[in-house]
Amino acid sequence: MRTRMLLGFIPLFAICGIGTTQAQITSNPIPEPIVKRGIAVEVQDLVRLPDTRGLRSADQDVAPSGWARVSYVRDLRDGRRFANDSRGFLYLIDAGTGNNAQPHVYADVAAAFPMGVYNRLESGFIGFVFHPEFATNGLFYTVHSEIGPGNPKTPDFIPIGYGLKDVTYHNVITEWHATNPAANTFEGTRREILRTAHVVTTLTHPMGAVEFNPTAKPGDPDYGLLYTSGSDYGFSNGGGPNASNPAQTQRLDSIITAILRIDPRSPSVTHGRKGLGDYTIPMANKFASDPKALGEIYAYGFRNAHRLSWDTDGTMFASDIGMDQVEEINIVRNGENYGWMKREGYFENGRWRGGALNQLYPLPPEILDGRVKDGLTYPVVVYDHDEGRSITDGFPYHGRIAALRGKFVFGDIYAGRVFVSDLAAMKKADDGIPQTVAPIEEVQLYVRDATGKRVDVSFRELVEKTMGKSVSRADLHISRTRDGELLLTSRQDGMIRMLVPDSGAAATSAKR
Ligand SMILES: [Ca+2]
Repeated sequence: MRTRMLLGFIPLFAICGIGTTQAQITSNPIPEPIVKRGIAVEVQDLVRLPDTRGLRSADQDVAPSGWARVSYVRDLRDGRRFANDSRGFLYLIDAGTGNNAQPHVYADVAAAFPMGVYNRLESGFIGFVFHPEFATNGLFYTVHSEIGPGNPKTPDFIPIGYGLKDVTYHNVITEWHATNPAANTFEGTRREILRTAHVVTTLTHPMGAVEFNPTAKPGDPDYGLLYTSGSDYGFSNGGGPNASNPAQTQRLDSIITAILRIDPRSPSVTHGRKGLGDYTIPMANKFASDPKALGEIYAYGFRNAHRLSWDTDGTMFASDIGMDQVEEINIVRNGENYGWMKREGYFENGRWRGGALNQLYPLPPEILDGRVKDGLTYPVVVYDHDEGRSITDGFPYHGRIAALRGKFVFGDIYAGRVFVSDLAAMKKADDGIPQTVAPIEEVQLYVRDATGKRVDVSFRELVEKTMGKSVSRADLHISRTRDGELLLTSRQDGMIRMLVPDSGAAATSAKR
């Protein structure tokens, strides 16, 4: 009797899909906590960007209004260091020793773009990168945002199914050409290479990063190709009637959720295939010859893969900020699908099955353990929202700090916690089995006080001390120097800090 009843129910389960047999996860999807296991690293202040509070009106700034909204620090091979303030300045930080380094404006990016919009964390002058041959060709690239209504420019891409009347914001990549690359103030020309449109209420998850693979050498297929972040353009939680829209994801006829890889040179120069904007499609891109796909797509299925980095062996990483539950680091490969909005970490997101964005469901065991393939690529590192809220930049580390060597160093933007995972373990977790991920360990930061005594601190405490008040978010970002050391920045206090080998131990012992 009992057997017959169960059999009778099986077809019902089958037509309802996997969800009816596996209950929604309501909290703490990844129970194991992230703890400190003994890695401690000294952090030192390098230089603080100028105070730009009040530069923008309150409705064109974020709240709380930080000292300077620094997001990226980039070094040139000639030793010059640059940083952006999203309120509109690209600074050159004069070579100096320690506290003598002083920033001055290299380019007034805001002045170049009068339609700029500045009222979100990722807004205004969002990101920049130098061409690997900047020293000779003078080229660098910026990303910025503009208001949509009343904008005289027409976007190269509007999300499928929408028109100009729906456009709320523009997201623009510009190529700048410095007439004299050695000059310490920009003079030259610029060319717009891609302008894309948002149709959601707030400027949420625009393209942010622009990157060149730093391990590519002249002659390599990847050399001189520009990558963008992989961004959902707010189709998750950007607000208004057009957000929370799974139909805008998991498609190859749209740039939504995609990391793009482009040859930034105009087709008028390369005589190659034109992309959406004034750039050339690299024929090595997996979808370059697919008539149903956009050839500039390198990989897709990201919610907000806002930062990219490469290991010395060429392995590419993306930090993808999750929705309400799971943060992830992915190893990125040409043509692969990283799951959003079907997946969040190695879980199913409820929105894909008609539920809400904040819902998670477990994957069927045969998918989770890799016995059955679902065509998606899964993260190699995950953590959930009782540990942090939004994953920050991450970099493979091979620098001077012994405790971090061979690690991938990342953190949480909101909480300001600094984390590491073992690089070898991350590469091993890239095995096609969704449930295998690398463990995470938290780093204890410390400073040396005036007497040389070690004082343990959190990144948030450092920011609060500089600001002289408590802050609601640490706003941690990480940048990498030309020789592979790591810089910590906060959009709250505008300070650029560096992770350094122990300065106290260095005085007394050669080894810590
Ligand atoms: Ca947890």
